[in-house]
Amino acid sequence: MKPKEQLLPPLTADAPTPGPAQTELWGSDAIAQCLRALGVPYLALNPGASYRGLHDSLVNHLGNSAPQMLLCLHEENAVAIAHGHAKVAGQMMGAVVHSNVGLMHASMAVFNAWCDRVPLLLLGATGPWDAARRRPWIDWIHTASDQGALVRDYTKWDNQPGSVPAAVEALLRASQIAQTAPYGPVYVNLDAALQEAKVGALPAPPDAARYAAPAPALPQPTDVARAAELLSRANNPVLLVGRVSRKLDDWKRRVELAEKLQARVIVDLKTGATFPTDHPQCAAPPATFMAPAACAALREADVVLMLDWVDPGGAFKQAMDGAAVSAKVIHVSVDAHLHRGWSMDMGSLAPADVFMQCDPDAAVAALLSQVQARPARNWPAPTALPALPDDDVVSIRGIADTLAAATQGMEICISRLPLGWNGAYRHFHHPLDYLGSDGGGGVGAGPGNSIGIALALRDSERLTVGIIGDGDFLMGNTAIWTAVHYSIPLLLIVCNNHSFFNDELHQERVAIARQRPAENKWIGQRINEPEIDIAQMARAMGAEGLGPVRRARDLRAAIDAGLAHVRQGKVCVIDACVAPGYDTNMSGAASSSHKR
Ligand SMILES: Cc1ncc(C[n+]2csc(CCOP(=O)(O)OP(=O)(O)O)c2C)c(N)n1
Ligand SMILES: [Mg+2]
Repeated sequence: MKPKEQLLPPLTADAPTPGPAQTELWGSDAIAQCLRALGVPYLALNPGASYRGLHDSLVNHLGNSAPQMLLCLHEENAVAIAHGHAKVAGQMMGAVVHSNVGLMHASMAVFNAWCDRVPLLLLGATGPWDAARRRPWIDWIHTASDQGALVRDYTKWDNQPGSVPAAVEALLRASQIAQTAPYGPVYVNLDAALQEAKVGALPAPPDAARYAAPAPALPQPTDVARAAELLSRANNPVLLVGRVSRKLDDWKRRVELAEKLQARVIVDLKTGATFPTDHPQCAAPPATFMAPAACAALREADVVLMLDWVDPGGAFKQAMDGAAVSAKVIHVSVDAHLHRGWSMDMGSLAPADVFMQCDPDAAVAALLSQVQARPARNWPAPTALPALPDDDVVSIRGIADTLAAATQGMEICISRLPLGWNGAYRHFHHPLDYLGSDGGGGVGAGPGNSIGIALALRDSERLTVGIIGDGDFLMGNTAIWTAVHYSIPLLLIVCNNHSFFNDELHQERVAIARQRPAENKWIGQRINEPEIDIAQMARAMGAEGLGPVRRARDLRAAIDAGLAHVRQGKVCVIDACVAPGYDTNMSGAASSSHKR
């Protein structure tokens, strides 16, 4: 099979017509030059007059290259694309949004990126802070005191520089902060007047290498020794693998450490592929809320190694059912550096007998050489999933099985999974096999995140496949146009249950608890009458649209056709009409109406 990139057209450049050479330059030219020096590859954006100066510099001074603009139809998608890109690249790209209103549109996606701990440079603008320079009305409604306050509680840093040199310094600092663990979004607000000020000849571009982020924090040798001793003496060590790197070497070391210790391993569907899910030591398939077998493993543990687990205390709360945590806990995370008062996304506080504030993969590497190996144990074989009913009904499980059959021998990256996905449906064997959730639970991120991931993987042999809910698709769908315009190949399979189904389950639960009719759960949730033609929406934006697929027997042909489109560099959306129902304990509660 030919590698994908040999078939791909170049990323559409939207090449500008060159203009005359100039000696009198502008504030925004210096800012654009700094973005280039920082190596920002792309700026996903939606335009606005507040940054028309910067926009002009990107097009006419830099020639729309390094960074290249990616036009988006909604700011939420611009940030979601930058978020997805960072999940693969591990480095930031940028997004640019208009003053206050653009930032308001972007805010949920910024929150998602924050909760997902990805580096992201968000640029914005304000009407002239100098009121004497404001145009009537429009510059006044688009100027706000302390605009950064809109996103301050879920960004690592924000700044509104007062001069061109200050803007350059702000960008260097923003880049450094965003890319220092724990990673996160940063916001720099560029005054319109500053962008449009004449600066004469440009200052030399900054030497960005001298403002790079520091190397990841290493563990203290004394902590490593204590942790290694605890792990070496344990009878039932357990590893909780959370936010770790996407590097294959780190993955291999994690496996080596688990095997050396003969430890049980618990993985999280929210944080992507972090450990081979069909490894015999994997306590349970990855899940959003911990599966009963994972809880049992944690309950039985006498030493727990937590590698930056999302909601560390929550893991014990789920497992211990109110009992005290008697296991010794080794907590490896720098996340506490982000914890502040507004957002509770830090999760519950876990006890820690050894608290290593360092890079989790650095801790794994250090522990690997110090722990004592244990003889191999006999691990129970994982329980197989029940056979899929032969009833021609399209289900999420059916999509999983059909995709697996259709992609045998192909490298694919699952950019997103729907809420009804059971982690046992598909195994992961490489850190790029699956990239986890949106971080902040903000629905609508699926298309944008998937496109950012597909952009970062565009020149690799991996095909990106996003499997998303119809609610998620419908909120973020206009990102499809961006993918088509810039030739970013992607297959999106929409698990269309014609509903915000997750919330039907909530209404069912409430109705049952209140002894009210649960059959009303669909009201205010179902997306039908009229049914939305999702494939037609995709076609309207220039993508291939397949479906609606209503019979299981038609799935394979649709997925084969979709993959063929993507291998040719196209964007394809499949509308797969799935029966409503979850095969998993979403929301952390047990009840579900229709299980398949
Ligand atoms: C922006 C936003 N609005 C509302 C919600 C509440 N919510 C959580 S899941 C969900 C339903 C998502 O629908 P879909 O993507 O179709 O998945 P399904 O629930 O049908 O499996 C909603 C509305 C949210 N998390 N984010
Ligand atoms: Mg749905």
